[in-house]
Amino acid sequence: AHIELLNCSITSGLDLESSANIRLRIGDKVYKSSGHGNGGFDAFMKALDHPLSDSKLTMPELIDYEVRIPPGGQANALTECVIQWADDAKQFHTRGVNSNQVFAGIQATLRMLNVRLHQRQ
Ligand code: ILE
Repeated sequence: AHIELLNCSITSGLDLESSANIRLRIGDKVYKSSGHGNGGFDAFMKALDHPLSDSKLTMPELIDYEVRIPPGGQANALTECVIQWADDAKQFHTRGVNSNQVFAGIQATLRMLNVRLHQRQ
């Protein structure tokens, strides 16, 4: 099975909760879901809750989250996000690249979920 984000809209405002509205395919099932959080990434993670539990997928613990751009980059640089995860005794990291820093984090999360899905079979 494979996980694919078909659509994702994130809205944020100063002193407002962020929200995420997603359409997600896991294997051959398509989910529509939404979530709220204190930032766009948090809202996205909340939106994953139902699709993941329905698919019997668990989320590892998020240990660290780093966002950076290449040296000499400017405001329009590509962002790289590296997320450190922990599951039982095991630690690992995944990375995501996107021009939008929240989507770089989302990309890294999807990569981690695909690794777990592929390990499951
Ligand atoms: N809470 C923030 C957000 O949702 C960060 C997530 C800390 C890693 O964007």
